[in-house]
Amino acid sequence: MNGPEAERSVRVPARPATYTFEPATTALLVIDMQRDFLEPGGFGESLGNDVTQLRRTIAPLRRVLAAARAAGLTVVHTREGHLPDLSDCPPAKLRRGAPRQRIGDPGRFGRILIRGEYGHDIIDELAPVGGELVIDKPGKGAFYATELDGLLGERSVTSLLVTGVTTEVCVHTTVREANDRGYECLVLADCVGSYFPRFHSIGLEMIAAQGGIFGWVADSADLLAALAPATP
Ligand code: C5J
Repeated sequence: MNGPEAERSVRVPARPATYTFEPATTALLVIDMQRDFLEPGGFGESLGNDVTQLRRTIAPLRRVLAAARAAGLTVVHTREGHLPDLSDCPPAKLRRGAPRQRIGDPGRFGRILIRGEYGHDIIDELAPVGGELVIDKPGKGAFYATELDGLLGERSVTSLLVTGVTTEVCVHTTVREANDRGYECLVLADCVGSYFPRFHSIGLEMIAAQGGIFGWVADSADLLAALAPATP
């Protein structure tokens, strides 16, 4: 990004205080908006979860994605999943709980959370476009065992606008990992979702508590309003 856009600071009303970022050093992070988690009939629903709790994030996230693309932000999508032979899936993760279906089992959308399967991929509404980064991650955090930190460093990214699912699991883990690595994270409250509304609201509170112990929290409308003048 060159010219005045590169130097422009964007100020977003947020909790616990205003969040300031420069588009040239900011990435939009879209975490695990995969069919296995979001589609009716998929893995998430097979675990007894209400996918509408996640699907309410799709419309605001589409608006944020469009604005980020228009403003020239780095865009990163992540997908949780494993190699077909499950060699990157710790046995403890595979065995966890007593689900009807486990990672690697055949599901309605192919083998569950396996790379290359239809269900592992990102929902059509938020499909990545050319030039956007897609990070495959075996863990809950987007930094663990991935190339994310290096790719962000190559692009001089220091600020992350964080979206996706689920609030208290992969979003929280990623924000904590990012915070420890020195990134400043703004979590967009209506663009992250949990199957459990209570975990969602408490998860957001935890991020902004104690003066923003892990980051900042804002509504996407406030980000869009702040970003609008930066859009060519
Ligand atoms: C979970 C995720 N909840 N993306 N994954 O297993 O949050």
